[in-house]
Amino acid sequence: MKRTAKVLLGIVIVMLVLGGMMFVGGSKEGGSALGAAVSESGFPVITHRPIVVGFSQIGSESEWRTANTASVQQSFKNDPDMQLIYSDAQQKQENQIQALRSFVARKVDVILFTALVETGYRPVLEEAKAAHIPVIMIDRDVAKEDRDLRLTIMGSNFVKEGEKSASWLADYMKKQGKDDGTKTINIVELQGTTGSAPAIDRYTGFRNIMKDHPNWKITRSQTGNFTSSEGKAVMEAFLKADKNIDVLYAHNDQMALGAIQAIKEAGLKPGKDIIIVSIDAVKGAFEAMVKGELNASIECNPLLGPQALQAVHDLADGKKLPERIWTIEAVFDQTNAAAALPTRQY
Ligand code: GZL
Repeated sequence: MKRTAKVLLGIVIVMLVLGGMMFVGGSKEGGSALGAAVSESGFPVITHRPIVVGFSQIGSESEWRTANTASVQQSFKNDPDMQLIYSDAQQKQENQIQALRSFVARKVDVILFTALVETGYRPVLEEAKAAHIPVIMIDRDVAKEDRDLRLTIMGSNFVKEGEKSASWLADYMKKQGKDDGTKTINIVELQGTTGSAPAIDRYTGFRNIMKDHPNWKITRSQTGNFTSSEGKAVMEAFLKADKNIDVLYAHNDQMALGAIQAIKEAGLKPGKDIIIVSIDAVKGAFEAMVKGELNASIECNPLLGPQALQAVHDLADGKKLPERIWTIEAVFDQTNAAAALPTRQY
């Protein structure tokens, strides 16, 4: 009997000691592996405040980008639980990599990251992973083979935007009696930043629909780097090379607005002599549609601040983030632009 009692007593003591360790580790400071509450996201729950977030933005190349930056900065500035460290890479990948490295060195809690181009970030993302710093992509993702190093991506479906551009064009040309399916339709394309996710996917999306229009021909396609100045310069070159252009497909409104200047300076009527469809739906595009100089703009919503803030809170609370966080978007043209313009936030 005595021996059994001793064994039972021993078991009870061991259980109490173990329980105590869990309790101590679970104190509010967290700290020990046992103390850091287990979270679904794979990263420890963040209990201290403020949560320090490093945001690596690509630059300020367009109205879209300006609105995107303002939305994230505003959302985090208004939240007392957050401290945002912002870095503008001025469209240079080396600046972005440097910024990401500095966030790791500062041991930020979370990194928000818009990738200027898809490739070239693996080494620095591995450093962030080694430092146990979660990375949340905003707007532009990294290449498929590097997505194991980031938690999720929030933003638009760029392939769909390219497809919506071509589908709108097909409907419009048919309604206007400009495309009987046999006459060749000459299209020029202003591509976004070479190697960037939106440029790659908008290129693909447009061609997905083009397959149904064998009489459509993309006669020239070149990057305008998402800026109005480069969009204008490339359109000038297109017009010099061959004025026989029926349609301009621009990967963003900024380049389309630059191209509209070039078309006017060449003595042609944008929106009439050359049908123009672009992407973003920034205010400048609405004004051009109301003037009849732009025919359509596919919305690409930059106001991702609230979603980014919510993702960081969810991560801090230990929640698993969805693989993909989509933004909701519409299509605008000269039939609805005037009514929508007063309500536009960017
Ligand atoms: C798309 C975004 C693109 C915009 C451009 O989500 O990355 O970058 O379409 C901007 O206007 O330059």
